[in-house]
Amino acid sequence: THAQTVLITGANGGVGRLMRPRLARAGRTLRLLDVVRPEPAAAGEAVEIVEASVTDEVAMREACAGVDAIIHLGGISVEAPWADILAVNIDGTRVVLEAARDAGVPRVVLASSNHAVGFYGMDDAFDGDLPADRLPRPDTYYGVSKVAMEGLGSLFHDRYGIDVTCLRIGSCFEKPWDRRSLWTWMSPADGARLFEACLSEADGGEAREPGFRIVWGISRNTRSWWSLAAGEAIGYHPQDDSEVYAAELLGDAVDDEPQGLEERLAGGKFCLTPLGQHM
Ligand code: 15L
Repeated sequence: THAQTVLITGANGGVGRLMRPRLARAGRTLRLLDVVRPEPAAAGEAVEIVEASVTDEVAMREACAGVDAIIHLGGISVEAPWADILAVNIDGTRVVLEAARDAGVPRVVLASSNHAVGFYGMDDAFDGDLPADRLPRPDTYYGVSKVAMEGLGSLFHDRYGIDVTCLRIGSCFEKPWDRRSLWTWMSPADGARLFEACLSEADGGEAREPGFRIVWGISRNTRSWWSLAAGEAIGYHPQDDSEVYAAELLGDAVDDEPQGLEERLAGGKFCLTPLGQHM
């Protein structure tokens, strides 16, 4: 295997910090970019630190030099005023993709979100079968920015042949914390498996054609109603199941039906929060 450089934007955010140790590989350098300067390299850790915003065209251009793949996590991660969402999430994604194109980066992974499709509910799916490529149903301006991200990814794939995978990530945290996150959870270990699948050149020995894909970012949760098919097609085989936390989280209510929109819609409380206001 040849030396590989992977640029991670938003490397100091929630998902980025969980992935930093988990995506370390022999022969791979992680170029960690964030507006909040990531921790310096630990002894023996193959990382480069870049303090910059994804909205900075000059910095992004520099950061893309010699890069084999980009994992774009940088942006606002919850509902916020439209102007901020527009500048950081939508225009920032355009800046990242233009920099990728100009530098000849062949593959980009975009952190989309369940909030691009937050208004789908449990009743739209049967037995975990909701496909990953359903039309958007954003639940917030934040969700709209993730729809725009997927649109930009599709555009840059069709125009320039960049291999783009959009991950509609559920909830990537150490552990689930309530009834909803029991089905939206993506364990950090499965998150790393998913990013590795996106980075790998081959699945089962077959070279993969460059493409544009939308994949759910979710673990193999008993309670999930999202299909794993699109993930499995790129070699993502999740191993964790949030159900191991169900009893401790829900106690006597472990077998109760989900109640109310917060538990029955994919976006949960994002579907109810006032538009354009900080959560
Ligand atoms: C997201 O898209 C957010 O970035 C994150 O903060 C979580 O709220 C997550 O979704 C979720 O829906 O649990």
